[in-house]
Amino acid sequence: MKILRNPDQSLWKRELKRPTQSDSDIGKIIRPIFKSVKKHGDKALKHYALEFDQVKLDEILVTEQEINEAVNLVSEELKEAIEIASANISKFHTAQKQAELVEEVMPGVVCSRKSVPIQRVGLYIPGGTAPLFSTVLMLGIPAVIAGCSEIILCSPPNKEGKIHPAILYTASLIGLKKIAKVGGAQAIAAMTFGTKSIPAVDKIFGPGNQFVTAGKQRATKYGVAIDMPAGPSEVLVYADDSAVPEFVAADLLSQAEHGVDSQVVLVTTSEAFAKKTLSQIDIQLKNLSRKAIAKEALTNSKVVIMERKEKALDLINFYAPEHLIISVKDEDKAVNEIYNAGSVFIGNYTPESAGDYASGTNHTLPTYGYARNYSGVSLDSFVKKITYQKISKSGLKLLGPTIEIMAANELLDAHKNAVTVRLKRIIEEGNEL
Ligand code: HSO
Ligand code: ZN
Repeated sequence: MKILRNPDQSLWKRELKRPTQSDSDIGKIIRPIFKSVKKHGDKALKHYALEFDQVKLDEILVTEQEINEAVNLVSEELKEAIEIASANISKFHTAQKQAELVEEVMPGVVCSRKSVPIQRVGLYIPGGTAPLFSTVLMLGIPAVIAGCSEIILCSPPNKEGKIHPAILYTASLIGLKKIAKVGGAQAIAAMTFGTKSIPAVDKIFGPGNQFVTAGKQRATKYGVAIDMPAGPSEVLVYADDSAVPEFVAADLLSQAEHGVDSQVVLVTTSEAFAKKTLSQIDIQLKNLSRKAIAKEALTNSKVVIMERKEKALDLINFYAPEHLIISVKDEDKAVNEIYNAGSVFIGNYTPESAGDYASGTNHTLPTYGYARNYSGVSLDSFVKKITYQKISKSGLKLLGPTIEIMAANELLDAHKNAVTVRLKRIIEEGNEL
């Protein structure tokens, strides 16, 4: 990890750059995939399963029998853990429900706003080296609570044509019924256009590799919404001498093990603390099963020693980390001064893994500095808000002239007229308001 000492603000952009992935060829690869899925539907999906996942699929959708088999394969210990996590995530996301808002802004003019579920949503769960069944909880639970009427989950099959049992168990636990063995850009294309097995959706959620990410971007061209621009996992730890080097090293490594392109940053007011943490990283790294990945991620990673607290906070807000761990004496002050972060973990006993799995917050969060202008996934991501207004005759009598004057000044006669004809009728009818 490169060490920066009190770096001047002019250097922050260069020194804290996230690792970039070259994506010039990806568009070329995914365009024909979209075209083929649109034209050939399930047939194209089976073709790509053979080409990319080396598996011949008879059925695209997971059967009930496969779910039952998966349920038997998951240990009781893991089932229990998933149930506890599920309960916490459900509680926190249920609490995010917003009551209908009704406001009589003027006598007879009532405005209201209500959350309405997005009808059809698609959840993408990556396969690969780490089976992210926790992401099934993070996307599936809010979709169910929001009341989305169609939920499809896509995840790539392994060479035996199966989805990891923990993914299937988790999906069935939370009541997801439609699960498809499809991965990559072809899954995103299928949820964009719809095929015989896979419904077209209004919004696509979930992490994935470069092809999935590019596919989601392409889906937006066809009117499909996406959760957020996705990128490699990252964590920034802000620590002083009151933090524990062993804990901080463990937290940094926990995100470094996600992928070679992950980035972790330690910002500390104390050089001595930085040194102790770095030697802890060396000790802990040796015992990690994914040490090769974590080690490479550490080459993209930085230690920033910032003696002045205000500068440290400025730098954190500049970086806008996906995850921010705050382990400093005056934690409340630091927390209140943060305005750019996906999710914040406060105090020595709040590891980032807690939010990844089980505290109740969502782990689908903005990376790559998007915490400046995006929120993480929450119940809100699965609803849209419709506004309503109802105006009585007396309300229109009161508000009508305002609308007429504004419309006339925008030179929009028909707009004005829509009020005038009504006011005229009200006057003709006399005073029975
Ligand atoms: N840290 C990841 C989520 C995750 N971690 C899933 C473990 N499993 C992105 O926020
Ligand atoms: Zn993680």
